[in-house]
Amino acid sequence: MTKKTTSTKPSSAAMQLTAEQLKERIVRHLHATLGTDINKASPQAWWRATCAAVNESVFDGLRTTQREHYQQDTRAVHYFSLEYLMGRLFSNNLHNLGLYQSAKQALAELGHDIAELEDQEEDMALGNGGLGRLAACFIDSLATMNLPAVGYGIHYEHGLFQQEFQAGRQIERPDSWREYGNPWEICRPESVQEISVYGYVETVYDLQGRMKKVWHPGRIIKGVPWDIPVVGYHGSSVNVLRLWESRASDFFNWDVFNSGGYVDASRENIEAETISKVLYPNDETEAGKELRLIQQYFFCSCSLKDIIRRYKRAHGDDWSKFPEQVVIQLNDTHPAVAIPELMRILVDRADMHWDEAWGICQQVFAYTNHTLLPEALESWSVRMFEKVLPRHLEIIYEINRRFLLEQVDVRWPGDNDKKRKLSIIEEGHEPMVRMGHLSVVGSFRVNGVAEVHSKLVQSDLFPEMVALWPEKFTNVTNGVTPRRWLKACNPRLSSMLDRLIGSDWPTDLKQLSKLAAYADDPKVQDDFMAIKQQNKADLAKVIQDLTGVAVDPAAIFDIQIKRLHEYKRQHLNLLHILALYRRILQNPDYDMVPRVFIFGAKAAPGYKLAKEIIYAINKVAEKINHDKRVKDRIKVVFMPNYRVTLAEKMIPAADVSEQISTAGKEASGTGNMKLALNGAITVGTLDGANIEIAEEVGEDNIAIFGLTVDEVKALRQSGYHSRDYYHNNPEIKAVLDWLETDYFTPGKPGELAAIKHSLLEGGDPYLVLADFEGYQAAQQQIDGWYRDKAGWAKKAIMNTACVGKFTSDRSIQDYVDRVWQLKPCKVD
Ligand code: 7GP
Repeated sequence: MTKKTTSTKPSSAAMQLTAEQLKERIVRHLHATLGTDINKASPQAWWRATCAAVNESVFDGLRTTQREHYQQDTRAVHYFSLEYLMGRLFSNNLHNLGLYQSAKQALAELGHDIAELEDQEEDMALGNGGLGRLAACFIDSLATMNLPAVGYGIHYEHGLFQQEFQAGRQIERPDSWREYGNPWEICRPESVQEISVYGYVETVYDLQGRMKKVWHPGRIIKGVPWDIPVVGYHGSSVNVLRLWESRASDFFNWDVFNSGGYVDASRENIEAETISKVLYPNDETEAGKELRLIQQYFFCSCSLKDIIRRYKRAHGDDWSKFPEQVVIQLNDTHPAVAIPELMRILVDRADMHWDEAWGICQQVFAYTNHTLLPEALESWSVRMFEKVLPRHLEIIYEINRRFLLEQVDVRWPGDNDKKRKLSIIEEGHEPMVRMGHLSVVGSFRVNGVAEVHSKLVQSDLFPEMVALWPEKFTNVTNGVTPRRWLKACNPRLSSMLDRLIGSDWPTDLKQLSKLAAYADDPKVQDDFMAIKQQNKADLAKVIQDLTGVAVDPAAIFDIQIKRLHEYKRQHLNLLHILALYRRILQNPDYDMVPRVFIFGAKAAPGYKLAKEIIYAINKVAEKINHDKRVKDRIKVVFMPNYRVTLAEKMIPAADVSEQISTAGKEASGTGNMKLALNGAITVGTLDGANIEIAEEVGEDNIAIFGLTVDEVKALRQSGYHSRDYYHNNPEIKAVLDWLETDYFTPGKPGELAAIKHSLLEGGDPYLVLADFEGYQAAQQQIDGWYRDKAGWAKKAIMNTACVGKFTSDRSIQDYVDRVWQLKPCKVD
C-alpha cells in the first residue's frame, strides 16, 4: 500500500490542531486533570488525559452549537430511545474532529501506541442490538448533517451484560462501563427533573363547576441528566445525547430519616435508584415487568419536561408554536407512554382543552416500528398500569373512547369486531394496554425500517389503521454511519478509497459507486484483496487471543454476528457446518475451500433454546477444531462477548456475511449493510434490507436462497411438516440424529438434543429445515466463486461500490423529508 495521503478537513472546533499542540494539551491534562506525571502515569491515565485534551475541542463545538440553536430558535427532533449502543467514543471523536492522525503522532512521540490507549475504554453498551445501534448511528448522522437534535434515554449504571463461556455455556457478568467515571459525559445538576409514580387520582370541581383530575402521586423520583456530546464528522455541530439517572427525591425522605429511620429512608433511595440501575437484556421480547414500565415513564417524563422547559424559555406560555418547534421520534413503542404524559401535562397542568391538547400531540409524535415478532409487541396489564400511572390510564381510556367513537365507528358503523381489534385496550381475562395501537393513534407518521418490513407493517400489523389514515404510513430504510463502520474500523480500505475516489465518501457515500469502474482492474483487485488479507490476519490474532483457536487467514472468513435468536437461524448455519463435517468424514478427499465459520452473539439470559444453540456451536467447534481428519478445511469459532468493539474488528475481515433469517422476520438488519460495505459477500434470504442490498449490488454479487415472504406464508397455510424434510433428506436426518448422540459431548448423550426437538416435535417455527437445501446450495455457490480469485475480488469490490444507499445520512434525510421537516443549522 502506498502511504496515506488523505486530505482531512478538520472541523472548526479542532481547526489546525497539530500533533505538537495536542502533545502540550495531553501533558497539561496529565498534570492538571489527572494529577500525575509522565514518568509514572498508567495507560489509563494517559487515555484519560488524551480524552480531556480532545474534550477541549468537543466542548468548544458543543457551546457554539447550543448557542446557535438557541439564537436561531431552531425546530429540533427529539429522539426518544430506551437504548443507545454507542461502543467506544475515543477514536470516533478523534476521527470526527479530524484529529486522529495528529493524536496518533502526538501519542507516539510521547511513547504511546494509540491502539493500546483505545483499549482502555469500556464499551458504552446501553443497548441490546439493532435498535440501540441504529439510534447511535442516527445521532452521528444528525450531528454530521448539522440537524438540531437531542437524543434522550436512560443513563444505565449497568449496560448489556458481559458474556463469558464456561465449558461452552454462556455465563452473564455485570457490565460496569463507568465504574471509574466516564470522561465523555457531563453531569448537569442545573437541569434535574422530578417525576411522579403510583398514588391515586382525585376528581375535584373548580369554582365554575368544571371537573378536574388531580393526581396525588405516591412517589417522587429525581432525574439527573448526563450529557454525552455527539460530535459530527468534519461538520461543526456537536449535539447532545441526554441520559437520565434516577435518584431518590431530596425532600421525600427527610422525615423518616430524622426520626431515626435511616434504614427505611435508604431503602427508598435504593428503590428509586433501581430505576436506572440496569438495561433489560431482552432483545425483541417484551418484559412485562413493573420496573420496565417505570423506566419507560421515567425517561419520557424527564425528557418531555426538559423539552418544555427549553420551549418556555423562548415562548413562555404560548403553546401555539410547540408543534412547529418540537418533533419527537419514538424508537419503537418503548417510549409510547410519552403520548399520555404530554396529554397530562397539557390538560391537567396547562389547563388546555382536550381537543387542543390532542391536536398538539398528534403533530408532535412519530413512531418507528422495528419488529413484527408477536413476542416483541408491547402490552401492559391494565392492572399494573393503573397501579403505576393511574392518571395516564384514565387518559388512555379517553384517547381510546374518542378514537373508537370518532374514527372506528364512523368508518365501520356498529362493527364490534373492528372495535375489538382496533381498541387500545385489549379485552379479556386480563385486560391489556396495547402500546403499538397507542403509538399509531397518537402519531402523525408511522414507519417501518425497510421496504418489505414497512409493507408488512401496513398489510399484516395495522391494516385497518392504514384504511383510516393511509397518509400516516411510510418507509425509511435503515442505514449505518460510514464514519464508524468504514472510515474508523477499516483504515486500510479507507486510505485506498481516498486515493481512488477522493475523500468525500464519508459524508457522500454514493461516491463509492466510482469504485465500480475499477472492479475489473487487476491492480485494484490485488490491492483490495491484500487489504482484506491483512484485516483477516489481524482478526486471526484476536481469535487466537480470545479463543485459543489458530485460524488460517487464507481460508474463507464466514461471519454471522447478531443477537442469538431462532428467527435469525444461527442453527441453520450450524446444521450446514455439521453437514460439511460429515461429508469430510465420509469422504476424506472432500473438496472444499477451507472455511472459518465465525460467530458472535449474546443470548437473552432467560432464552433457553438460544443458550442451547450457543452451547451446541461451542461443542461442535471443539470437536471439529481438534479433529485431524478435517485437515483444517473447517474451523469454527464463537467469539465471546460480542459487542460494538468486537464488531469493528470482525467486519473488515469478513469474506462472507450470513444474513439468513426466515423471510418476513428480520425487519431490516444493519449488520448486513456494514459487512457488504466492507466488501463481504452476503449469503442471505429475501428478508428485510437484504432485498434492497440485492437490488443495489445485483444478483451476480450476492448469494440469495430460500423461501420468500409469500412462499413462507403459503407454506404455513398449506401446513408445514418439518418431519417431511427430516425423512426425505438423508443429510438433514443424519446431522439431527448426530446431535442426539454423545459424539460432541462424550459420555453425555442428548446434551445437544434441544435443537433437534425444536425442529421436529417443536414444529420448526422458523422453517429451518425448509430452507436447508437452498442454503447449502448457496454455500456451494460461494465455494465455487471463491476459487476464482479475480472473480471474487470483483464481487467484493462491487459490494463496497454499490451500497452507498445504506448510509444513515440517507436514512436521516428520508426522515427529514418524510417525517420531521427539519432544516439544517450551520454552526461556525
Ligand atoms: C431490530 C430489528 O430486528 C432489525 O431487523 C433492525 O435492523 C433493527 O431493529 C433496527 O431497526 N429490532 C430490535 O433490535 C428490537 O429490539 C424490538 O426490536 C422492539
